[in-house]
Amino acid sequence: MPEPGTSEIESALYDSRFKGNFDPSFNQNLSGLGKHARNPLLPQGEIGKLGGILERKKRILILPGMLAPGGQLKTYLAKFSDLFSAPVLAENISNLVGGIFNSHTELLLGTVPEKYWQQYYPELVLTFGRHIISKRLRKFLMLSPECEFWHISSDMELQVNPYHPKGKVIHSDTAAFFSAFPCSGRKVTAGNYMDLWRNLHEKSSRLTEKIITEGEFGNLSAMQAVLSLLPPDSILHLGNSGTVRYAQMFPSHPGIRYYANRGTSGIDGCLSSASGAAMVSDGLHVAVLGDLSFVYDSNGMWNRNFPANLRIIVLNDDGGGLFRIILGPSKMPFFEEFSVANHPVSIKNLSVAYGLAHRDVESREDLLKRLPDLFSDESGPAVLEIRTGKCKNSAIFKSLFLNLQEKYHAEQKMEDHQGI
Ligand SMILES: Cc1ncc(C[n+]2csc(CCOP(=O)(O)OP(=O)(O)O)c2C)c(N)n1
Repeated sequence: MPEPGTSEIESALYDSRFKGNFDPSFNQNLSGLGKHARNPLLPQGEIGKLGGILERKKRILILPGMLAPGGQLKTYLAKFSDLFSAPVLAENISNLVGGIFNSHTELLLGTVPEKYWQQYYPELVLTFGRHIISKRLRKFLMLSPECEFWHISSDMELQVNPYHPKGKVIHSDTAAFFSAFPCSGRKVTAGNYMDLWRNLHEKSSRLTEKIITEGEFGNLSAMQAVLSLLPPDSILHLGNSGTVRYAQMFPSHPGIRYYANRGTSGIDGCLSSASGAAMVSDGLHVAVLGDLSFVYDSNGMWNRNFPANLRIIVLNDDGGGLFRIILGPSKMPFFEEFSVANHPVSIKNLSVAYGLAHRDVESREDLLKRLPDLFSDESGPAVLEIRTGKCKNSAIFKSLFLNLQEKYHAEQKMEDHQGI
């Protein structure tokens, strides 16, 4: 559900922490492309009208899409969420991390079987920002009966709500919208919708962590290890295909900034974007990509001033592993050859050809040993190849949700029994 506007690369460049040494006229030229230059504010009468509707709704769900980190929005959103007891389900690429923000939406909805979703259905959904990743969330919204949809956007050209054709588009600066409603308003206490999601969040994070840690090594546990050892304040660039989805299974970390080239979810340019962003910022940038994405965009390493602060992690599962997970392609006869598209390229030779150091690991233990070195200042630019081709990646991924649902159900039953 794309929202037209500036590209993600542009938003990375606009992010105040990316202010670097590049030519300012380049920045000015980019600003001409954006449609977000205006910051419309809602008229007072409209605020009163919307406030009246908000006060009557008991189940308001806030869904931020992809956002650049920083700004005042987080503070206003926290106050608004508290005022209306409205849970905020923010994926990592929303860059909204902290107390009230529940991350990994895909996992939350995957923990509860679809037939029990009705207890979570909202009456009103507030959206803003760009794309969301979770497919389950889109389905959940489609199934939500009698739900109103408001999309807040400062893009005056946007006329259709990207989440629902009958939804409303509220033309307002997002931070201004969430700060517009007086804090003395009503506060919902009984039958708290917020607690329902908070409880689910707590349980599904805990159970997932345990299932993956105790389970077989593969793409998911490799991502878990990378995220758990990533130094605070790193800048993470998630490649499209499996990597951005695996990262959705884990809680977002405060301090880390999350980027991904969503848009049309191209596997092209993921490495180049990370390399460009690392060139204009001093922080540690870590790009995690699938093997096809890495090979496809290997030109991103062709850079005379390759940034010393960039580390590349390649999840090498011998081709487009995502196609082994999603149902449609795996039923086609040519899927291994043309969808998974296993390739003969050596990640090592390719990295070395561009002058980058290369290491590879094939087990959780080796990965956990190798990561601190990779992330240290002394490492310099390097490629770490995590070889998971022999792992049962698709079976591990599919069984995660079944396993989760089973464990969640067992806990619920126990709580019901104990009258909790
Ligand atoms: C430019 C472009 N071409 C083709 C695709 C279709 N596509 C989606 S996922 C994928 C496979 C990516 O494989 P890999 O980078 O190894 O990641 P994995 O699926 O293993 O996580 C492809 C080819 C795309 N998204 N973008």
